[in-house]
Amino acid sequence: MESEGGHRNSCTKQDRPVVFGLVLLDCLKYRYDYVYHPEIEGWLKQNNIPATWHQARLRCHLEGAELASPIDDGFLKTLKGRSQVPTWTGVHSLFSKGDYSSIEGVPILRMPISWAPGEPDNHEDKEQCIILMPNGTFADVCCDEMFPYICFRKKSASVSVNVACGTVDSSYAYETRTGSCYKFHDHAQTWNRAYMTCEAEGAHLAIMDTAVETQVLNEIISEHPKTKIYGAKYDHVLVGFHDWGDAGVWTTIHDDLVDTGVINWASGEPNNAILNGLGQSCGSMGKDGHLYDFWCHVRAAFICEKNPDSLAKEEDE
Ligand SMILES: *[C@@H]1O[C@H](CO)[C@@H](O)[C@H](O)[C@H]1NC(C)=O
Ligand SMILES: [Ca+2]
Repeated sequence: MESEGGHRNSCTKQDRPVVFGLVLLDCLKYRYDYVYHPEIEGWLKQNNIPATWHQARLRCHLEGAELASPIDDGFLKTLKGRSQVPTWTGVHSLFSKGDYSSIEGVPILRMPISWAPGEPDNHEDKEQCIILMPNGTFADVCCDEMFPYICFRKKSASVSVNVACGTVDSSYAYETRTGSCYKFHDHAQTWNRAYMTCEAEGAHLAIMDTAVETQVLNEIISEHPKTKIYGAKYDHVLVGFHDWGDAGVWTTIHDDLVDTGVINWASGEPNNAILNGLGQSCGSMGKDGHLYDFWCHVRAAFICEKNPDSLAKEEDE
């Protein structure tokens, strides 16, 4: 079968050594949404929905990759002509105006860059990010503009796979009682950003589907005292519940109604408490294992839940 780019033949499936449940990442597998390119010894993912440079960088980063840059001729050749519209590169000067380098730290003078006519011009002193034109030339633009982007994951011999959870992220732990993997994020985020983080990891904000799962999440929460959570003001952990569709009608992010046989609202909740004029439309779990409505704009720790097969390529199934 001819795969995208036709690169499958150059990868040989080796016997992968199993060491404490970890196996080395072979060239076929990173995640289903990344395609291996032997000439750059890594995987690429084309993201066609335009984003700001910061959103693009963050999304690649959360996927365990980096915003791709034309760091040498091989990269330039591979990145060029993939899109009919300009595309972000990882080349920026946000740390110090004029000091352009790629995300991985390659200075711009070491890259094979030919500028479009009149570029770079740092128009109005507002241009600190570099785009690749469809014809292979480059320009500096404002980082808040929106373009598609390409994420790159370098193949590295030292990377091991968390086999039980089907990810290179070793923070996911398989739970036999539910068949899901869970990751506690101890860096507090708003609910939207927590949602995005879980999605980028091939997971979703945790959902209690059974009383056992409520118990499992409660145990995970007990292992993480608030004092060890960065940026959390409240002792709540964000989970995959909301009432965005119809105020007061609580559903999971997968649109199932909250099953009160499985989940207990804390007494007096949901109460839509007001903070800075905003009520509570996002779900959280308290230390007591009960569900509380919580402010979507207030940061808190969160738990992602991952199906072990969520990132698997079709060959694996
Ligand atoms: C490449 O595209 C840019 C932007 O559209 C244009 O200004 C430039 O003339 C083109 N360069 C070549 C060599 O075709
Ligand atoms: Ca509340």
